[in-house]
Amino acid sequence: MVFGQVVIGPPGSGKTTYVWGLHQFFTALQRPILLVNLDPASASPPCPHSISISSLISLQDAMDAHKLGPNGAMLYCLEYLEANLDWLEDELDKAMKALEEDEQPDEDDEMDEVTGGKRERRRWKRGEMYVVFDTPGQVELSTNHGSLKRIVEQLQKRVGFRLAAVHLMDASHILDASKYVAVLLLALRTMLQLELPHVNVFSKIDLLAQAGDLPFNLDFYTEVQDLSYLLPLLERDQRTQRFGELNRVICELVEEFGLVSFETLAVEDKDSMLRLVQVIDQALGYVPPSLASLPSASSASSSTPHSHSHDHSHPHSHSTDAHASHHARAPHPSFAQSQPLSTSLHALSVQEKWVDHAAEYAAHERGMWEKEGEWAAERATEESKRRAVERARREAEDGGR
Ligand SMILES: Nc1nc2c(ncn2[C@@H]2O[C@H](COP(=O)(O)OP(=O)(O)OP(=O)(O)O)[C@@H](O)[C@H]2O)c(=O)[nH]1
Ligand SMILES: [Mg+2]
Repeated sequence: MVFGQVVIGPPGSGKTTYVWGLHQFFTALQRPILLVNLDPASASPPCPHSISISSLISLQDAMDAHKLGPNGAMLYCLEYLEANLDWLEDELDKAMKALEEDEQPDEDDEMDEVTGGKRERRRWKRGEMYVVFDTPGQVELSTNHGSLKRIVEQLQKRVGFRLAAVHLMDASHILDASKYVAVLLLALRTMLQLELPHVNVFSKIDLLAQAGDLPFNLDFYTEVQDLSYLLPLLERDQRTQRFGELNRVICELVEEFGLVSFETLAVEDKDSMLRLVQVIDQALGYVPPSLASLPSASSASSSTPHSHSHDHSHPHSHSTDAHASHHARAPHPSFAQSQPLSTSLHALSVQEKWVDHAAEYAAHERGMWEKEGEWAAERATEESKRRAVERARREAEDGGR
């Protein structure tokens, strides 16, 4: 079985940035990954063995050939892919074979830029592969139009894929109650349409503090528990007060399904990426090969500039004593501080980091990066010294013969 993600979301929600970031992140974690770009308007991913729909059909060709506008041409491209799924299967097969037979690196790129040690690249087995699909931003592709759903279904049936939908939505929408309600409906509609293991994500959470003041704690928005608190805000808003009853019914509908909740993502923050990756692994039932053999980190004490205490006004209160008892499985020294927390504790730490104390955390992170950089540079110097000594020894041996 091949595991993976289908990354969906409105235009500009951060899909491509996340997918490319995920490639970097997985490579650092020594996890296999293949990228598939299904957006004919987007450049091919700059990553080895990746596949792009633009090798099959380009948006411009579809527009020219059928006199379509960009939106219609985008839908046409996905329908064309659906009709030519053999092409995708062949490309996937080739790319996975290439990953299975990947050459060992040259001596010069043996160094792992994160640990500073020797990189142990390995050949992956077919059952360890992980494929990530980037998709276009047209929301109708995941809410109404059937091609994406059928492509995913066929990949699951014919190639034995197990895929999760990762739905990115810009976190700034939660600042406006009416946009938040729209986001909830979009998330619910997409979950019902795609019928996949599903992880909704508020992306660009690092920009939330700059975007404005949050009326409620972040976990109110991520856990989607009591939406009746939103109604007074919607009634106060001139644009939505006429639709008071409609808003109430939509909120009730979303709550009654009980399906929608959100993770958060700041793509450049490794804790945030690691947490999201762990949640998606859990949704898929995937155990990454590079983690399976590693011991759990004995301690995950993270030196944070603030203790967790909150007097943020309602609707949820927090207690954080259990924080220290959570430990990360740490595949890398530099990920040793990552802490997979329970959902509410995690929302709390995200709120503290990106909303309440964003400036202090930014300064703290800068300090940590500097230390990490110094550490990596030190390891790199040691490694290059070791290589120089080794080279001199070999030359001396060759000269003596
Ligand atoms: N600050 C911040 N910016 C982000 C983050 N993720 C993405 N961005 C920015 O958001 C913008 C849009 O990102 P893309 O990755 O192109 O979004 P997309 O969803 O692929 O867009 P389409 O393909 O057009 O649908 C870019 O300028 C990114 O740099 C994030 O986590 N934090
Ligand atoms: Mg994109």
